[in-house]
Amino acid sequence: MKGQPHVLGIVLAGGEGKRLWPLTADRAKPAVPFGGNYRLVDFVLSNLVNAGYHRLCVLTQYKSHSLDRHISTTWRLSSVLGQYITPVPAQQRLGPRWYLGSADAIFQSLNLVFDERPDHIVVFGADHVYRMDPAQMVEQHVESGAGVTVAGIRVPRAEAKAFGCIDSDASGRITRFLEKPAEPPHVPDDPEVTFASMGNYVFSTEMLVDALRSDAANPDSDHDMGGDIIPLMVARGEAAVYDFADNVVPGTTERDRGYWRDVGTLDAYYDAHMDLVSVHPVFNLYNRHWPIRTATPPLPPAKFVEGGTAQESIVGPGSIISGASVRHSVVGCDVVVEAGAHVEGSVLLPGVRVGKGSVVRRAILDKNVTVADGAQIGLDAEADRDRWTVSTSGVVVLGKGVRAD
Ligand code: ADQ
Repeated sequence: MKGQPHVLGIVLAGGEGKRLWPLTADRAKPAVPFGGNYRLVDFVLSNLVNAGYHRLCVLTQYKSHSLDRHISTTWRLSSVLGQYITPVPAQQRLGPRWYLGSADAIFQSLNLVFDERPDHIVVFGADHVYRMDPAQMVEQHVESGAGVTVAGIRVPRAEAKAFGCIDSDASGRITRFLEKPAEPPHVPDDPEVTFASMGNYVFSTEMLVDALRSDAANPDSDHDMGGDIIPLMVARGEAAVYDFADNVVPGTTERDRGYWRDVGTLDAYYDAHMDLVSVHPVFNLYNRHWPIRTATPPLPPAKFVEGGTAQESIVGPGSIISGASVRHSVVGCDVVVEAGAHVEGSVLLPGVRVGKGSVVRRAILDKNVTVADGAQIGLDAEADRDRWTVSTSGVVVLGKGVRAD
């Protein structure tokens, strides 16, 4: 039997997430709550842990307190068994400066690599909602002998400007990599489709260290993984692509196979929530074969009283829907919706209070928002725009702890 390669996982979790404002006003993007019970970083960590990777460093930087706390409390592994999932804050080891870009984050943290001495390093982003078995990608990487393997997915060409775009030959070698081009290329057989990078990479350790050192010495570089390191390794002929369509995750259905969402904007974040709540969801949280893991606070079960109902919705533990109607919504834990209130097409993060007779439509309410009795959100676009953040497609967003009268 072939021995398993020694793999270190590095999760890039330092992103600022400006386009998710106000949800990132007080926390790093990977710490943004998602899907009632989770935070975004739980998806990548679940994928890595489910694949058997138990040595993981999560590189943090921007407003990292809640992210650090979540990782330290939720994701603790047994150090006795040599397992760890550890948040690594920026340490300024190479001088008094924060990370310049995601490549600099790894460059400044190379001591972790030298301590662990892995054969391969899995570098994954922390901002995506998906199921993936990274071990299948590592297997292809090892077999191909590439210096780096980049996970790729087909996306509509109209959306590809936000991504690294990949051209590859029949053997899977990447021939061209364009980071966020104004005019994205398309795949040979479809002018409307682009093969995009998922921001997930597997590196052979020596090749990564070498590329990071060359990049660090380049004064013209932004020291970014997608913008600098991958193009450098493509130019050296060291890069291969892994097709996410080949990834088979236990328990996925025809419907949610290949699901992957970059929830980098408020609209994408909202849409990904709506993907969770239909009868046959496009993304199925209830797949027990490849669980998305997190720790939920010790709360009692959700309760529906006084004729309160929730349809096509997820309702977290500790929540009480009292004489109110909730439709097509994701309601986090410890939420109270009071008599006569209507909540529709909305995302309520933990601790939200919705008062009597109020209406909440097409809205995202961050943690501990209070909607006063009789208040209306999502009915009058102009009034909402004056008071709150409204996304491009009209979703109203209320930041943490605010009160809507
Ligand atoms: P983006 O997501 O736009 O594109 P970036 O903002 O660098 O790239 O974020 C990538 C990951 O790195 C995120 O998980 C983020 O949290 C983290 N990160 C960003 N800056 C960091 C820093 N200074 N320190 C630590 N972590 C940091 C990338 C690729 C594209 C690809 C998309 C897919 O560059 O090629 O198509 O991901 O979403």
